[in-house]
Amino acid sequence: MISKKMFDAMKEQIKNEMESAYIYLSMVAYFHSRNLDGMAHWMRCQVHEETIHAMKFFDHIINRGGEVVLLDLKQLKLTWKNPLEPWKDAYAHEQFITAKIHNLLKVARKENDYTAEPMLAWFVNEQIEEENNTDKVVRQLEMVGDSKEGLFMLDRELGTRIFVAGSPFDPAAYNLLQ
Ligand code: OFO
Repeated sequence: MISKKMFDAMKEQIKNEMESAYIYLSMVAYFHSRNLDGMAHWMRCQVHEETIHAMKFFDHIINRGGEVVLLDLKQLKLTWKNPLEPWKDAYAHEQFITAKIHNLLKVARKENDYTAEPMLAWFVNEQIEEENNTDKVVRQLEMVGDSKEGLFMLDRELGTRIFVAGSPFDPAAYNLLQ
């Protein structure tokens, strides 16, 4: 049985991961409105991935006899001044999520929750990729500066992202997520 402290921290993390999905969905809309369909596609994949992250915590609680209660999501930022800004926000958001995951691991250690630790270790590694992916685009956009050609090429490259996992609501999808 999961402890109350661990349960509360994971419940909060379901909200954080769903907020990630919601923020990135808002970026999908922004990028489409600027005809940056490659960036929109990349973010659509990310929305999918974040929903899987939330469901990992959701199912972990359920599988350990807890009852999930969903919390309110925070108000979204809906628009940005230029294509660089959402990527900067995405990177800052991933750093925020990393701190939350580290805090969850701290709670697990305090609670002697050996069952939660391997799952949280997966997230610790995952956050390296999550931060790196968004930070890399920030640095590439900074390199490109005001070049329309550079922005176009980067947009095309981001449009090639392949996301293999199935439905976020099918636990089998987790195994496909590396
Ligand atoms: Fe769930 O890793 Fe991004 O937010």
